[in-house]
Amino acid sequence: MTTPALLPLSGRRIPPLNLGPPAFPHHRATLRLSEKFILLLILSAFITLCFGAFFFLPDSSKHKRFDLGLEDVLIPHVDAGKGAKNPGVFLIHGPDEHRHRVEVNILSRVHADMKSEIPWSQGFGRNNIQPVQIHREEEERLRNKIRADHEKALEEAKEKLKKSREEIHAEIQTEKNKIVQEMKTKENKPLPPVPIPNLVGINGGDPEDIEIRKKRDKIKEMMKHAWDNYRTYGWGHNELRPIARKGHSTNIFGSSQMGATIVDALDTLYIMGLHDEFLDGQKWIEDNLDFSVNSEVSVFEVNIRFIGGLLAAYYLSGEEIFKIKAVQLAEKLLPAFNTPTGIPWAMVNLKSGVGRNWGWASAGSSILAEFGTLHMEFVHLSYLTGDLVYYKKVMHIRKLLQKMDRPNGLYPNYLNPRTGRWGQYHTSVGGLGDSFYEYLLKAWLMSDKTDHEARRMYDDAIEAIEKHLVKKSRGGLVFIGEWKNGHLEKKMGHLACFAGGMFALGADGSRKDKAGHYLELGAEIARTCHESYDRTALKLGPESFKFDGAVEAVAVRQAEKYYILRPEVIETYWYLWRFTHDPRYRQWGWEAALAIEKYCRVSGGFSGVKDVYSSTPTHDDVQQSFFLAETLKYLYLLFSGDDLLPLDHWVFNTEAHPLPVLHLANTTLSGNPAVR
Ligand code: DMJ
Repeated sequence: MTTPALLPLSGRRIPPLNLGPPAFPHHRATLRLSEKFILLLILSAFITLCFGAFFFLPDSSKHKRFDLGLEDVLIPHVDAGKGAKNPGVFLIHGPDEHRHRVEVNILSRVHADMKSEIPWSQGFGRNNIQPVQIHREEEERLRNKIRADHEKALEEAKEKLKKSREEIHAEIQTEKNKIVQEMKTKENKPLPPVPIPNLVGINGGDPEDIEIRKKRDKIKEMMKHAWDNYRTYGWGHNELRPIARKGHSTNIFGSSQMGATIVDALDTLYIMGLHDEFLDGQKWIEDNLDFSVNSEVSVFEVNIRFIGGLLAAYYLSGEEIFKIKAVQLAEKLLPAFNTPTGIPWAMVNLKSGVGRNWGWASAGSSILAEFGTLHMEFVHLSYLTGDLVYYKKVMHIRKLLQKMDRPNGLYPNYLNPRTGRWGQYHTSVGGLGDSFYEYLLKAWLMSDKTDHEARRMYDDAIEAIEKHLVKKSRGGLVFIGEWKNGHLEKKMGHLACFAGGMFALGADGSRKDKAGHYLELGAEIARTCHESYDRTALKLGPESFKFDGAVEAVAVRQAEKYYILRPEVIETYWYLWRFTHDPRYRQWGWEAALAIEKYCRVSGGFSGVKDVYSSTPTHDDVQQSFFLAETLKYLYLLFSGDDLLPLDHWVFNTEAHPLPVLHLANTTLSGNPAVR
């Protein structure tokens, strides 16, 4: 029923709602006197009713109304019994008796206030605060909080809309992983223990020869100099600027201070017997190493330096914290595998799980040496946690690579993770390709030589490399070139010098009993790389060197003349030393150590140099974390006995972090915690 005469019309004109004749004259903008009187009467009757209800109803019902506002609607009955176990978390009974577990930090504070230790009566007198006023304040506080939460949710929704489908997909996946992980933790099923592999030779290796011992002591002193200065000037930062005497970082570590040098250096400190320093590093990790940061890191670098470093520290010391941190970090890397092919992105944001590739990589490709250098660490993670997810990720990559066509049997360095197709046909045993080959061999060694598939892939790849990339210069130096744009570039990078050690390490077990051949090939590479050092003013090797006409093992372009404390040449000397005991390798290693001491040491640590052909070196002012993880470790091992980390029990990851051989033939990769 309509009551047109009583409608409070103002001077605004209201358009007719139907097409029929108007129900009342729309042109009239004011009320008649009688109409105004009736309206006033109704209003005053309504107000009287309200007041009456408030004053004449019994007290309890007033409180009930008030409680409905706070207690029953926002703070349902608290089951203090269970909640007490977990501060801030209470069991809440909703109006329909469904029970919800919710975080009620603020609300529990309200409760605490209401049941305050100060009786209300006292409170009145002392503080002159009225309970109703407190309720109102709390009510207001809650309202503000609800408003703020609402606005935050709106903001988040807006942010989400700005993101690409892939980003949103990755975030959803991360959330899912988190939930799965939480469920697993809640299940709390004890996993069967895994036998800890035979940890042979984690200390010792004292050389009998006093001269060798002195050299080893010198290397230890260099390590202490590098560590102490990092401790003083760069503690917690990823790396050190030894001249500016402050912390340093690069984009591979993202925007956070993750203490890369600490994690990378731990196992070197351990085997050198620098136990106080080791404990100092452990303490920092326990207290500060946190991976829930909004930071985009390199999956490869974080895997080889952090996961590799933490796992090695765990195996050497037996300290659970290192294993826990390694697993926490590995979980954060998993979203990087959420690509159409399962080939991981190069970078991942540790918080959001969003991944992407380097802008410079051919057509959005992932890099062979990056996605191909995860196997060792991931197998160990599965072994220690009993969770096959890590193992499956790396085996998936392997299976995918096996199915692909390989031009001339070579693996190109670029692979598109969306299409599963190769990017640019560029093959190298140096940067972009290197550790992929290394990990095929080491997967086999690490499995106690039971992973025959890995060995087969390694053998096939090495045969193709030898056929197409390994050449001899006019002066008789054997080098490994790079396949680029359909021809062989006669250039070898410092990074490729690790291959001398790899060939030697893979000699035993090679096809057609070519062990001697591969040991010889390794020795040739070691000689060539030594020449690249010997032909400079500083006796330190350039970043890359050419074999072009009269130029042999020398850098030509200015941009290739730097030395950034890299380990690969010394690494190769050490492997060759272990397999041949030819004293030349110790001699070459010592030459390199002296050159580093003379030209790279500064009072604030060690620095790279910009031009190894200039007798007055300019420093780059960076002490790389791999200098402590690899360069100094390999030097120390070079002057140690073979009983320190023997190669039939330990396999070094590509960052020189030793991981024990797993006798996987007898193990089903299921187990946790480890039994030491
Ligand atoms: C190290 O981080 C690793 O050895 C990696 O495989 C490539 N090279 C750097 C040091 O040169």
